Amino acid sequence: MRTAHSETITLKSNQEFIHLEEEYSAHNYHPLPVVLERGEGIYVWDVEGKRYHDFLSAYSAVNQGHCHPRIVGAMMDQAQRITLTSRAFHNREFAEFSQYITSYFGFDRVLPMNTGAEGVETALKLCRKWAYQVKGIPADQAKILVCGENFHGRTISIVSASTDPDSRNNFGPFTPGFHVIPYNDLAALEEALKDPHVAGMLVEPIQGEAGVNVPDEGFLSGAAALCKSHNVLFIADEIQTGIARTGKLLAIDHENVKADILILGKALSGGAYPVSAVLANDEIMLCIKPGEHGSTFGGNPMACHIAKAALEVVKDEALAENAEKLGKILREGLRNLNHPKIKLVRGKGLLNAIVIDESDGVTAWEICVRMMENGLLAKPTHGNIIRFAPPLVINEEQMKTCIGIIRDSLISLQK
Ligand code: IF1
Repeated sequence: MRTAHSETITLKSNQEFIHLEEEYSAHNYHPLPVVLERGEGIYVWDVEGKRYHDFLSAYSAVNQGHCHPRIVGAMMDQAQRITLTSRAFHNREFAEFSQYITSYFGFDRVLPMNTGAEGVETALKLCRKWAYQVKGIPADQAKILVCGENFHGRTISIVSASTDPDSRNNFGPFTPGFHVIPYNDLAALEEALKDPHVAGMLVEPIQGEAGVNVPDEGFLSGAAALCKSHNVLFIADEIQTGIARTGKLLAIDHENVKADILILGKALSGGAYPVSAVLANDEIMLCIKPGEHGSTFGGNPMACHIAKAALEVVKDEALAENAEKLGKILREGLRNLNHPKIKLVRGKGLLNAIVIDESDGVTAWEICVRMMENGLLAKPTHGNIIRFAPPLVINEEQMKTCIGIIRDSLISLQK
């Protein structure tokens, strides 16, 4: 028995909580059979007190580590002052955050939203506004290029651009105006850019959901240059790859690319609160006039105060440098296992994945369940690919322990 909040609650096993969720919630996920209730740094604990190394970081939203004291502190401080004003009035946190984040990433202006999908939708609307009001594309004719196997969120317009049947099936009719080109293919991009109605290209610098698909060196800089030469906006979706995840502040920094529109989310708040942001310069951002776009919670004092602290932590704790260093240790350690189940190791910084050979009948899912039993949480993406993305605060000793857990889990499942 445990006492909590001055009442006795019955200790519940993982299974009992899973049953509650299955009984009373939508079945829009298939989680690993573990119920988490506490997190600190790279660690999370389940309801039975078992500790795990978190190798997913809530899909790169917890880059700063779970419950980072400076981020939680900012949240608690702000909760005593004011949490939400709406944009019907100004609020001091948004004013200060606007100056801070635009200077931090080098843009004239920021439009704050909440989820990543809202950030992407905002970028799409900005691109279209710019297309009609600045580039002069005829009304309702703007096209936006997207890449095969993209993942930009789950709203109807965003899945209208998806090539993934699971994201699209039975969600039609779809939003027009998207044209799909192959990822990592500059020739296909150059061909598509011949269409004068193309207004923008929306791209993930590394395709996370597609299985940590890292494009060839030069693809991002080549794409940005082609867009520039055709007066087309280069829109970088850094919701998953940004905020130091790939070993630089932004993944496009590896190729010194400057996006026309930058989209941030997830670790922008360190996982403490839904915060997303779209950054652009005046020519683009000022196309949206008062009353033409917004959101109840967009730019709220709580979000801004938390996000400022989360960004300070990234710089003060040199998380990009640590991601670069520890990512190399992880990839080298996994390759040195020379394990037959690992067909390929790929990634950048601490956004990595292994491609699993399932020909012996042992699936990536089974490997993830065994790693869970051995104290490490990761999840397959797209069948036989396992993503490894620990919080960027992980140290060498912890990384070596985790490589050992991955090794032992693979060996224990060997037929
Ligand atoms: C789920 C995937 C990852 C994103 C990029 C926009 C968004 C995401 C590059 C939208 C969100 C999340 C969504 C979550 C699982 C996770 C995910 F598997 F879905 F694809 F990370 F790869 N752009 N990705 O990765 O941001 O609205 O979710 O805040 O939907 O299952 P959001």
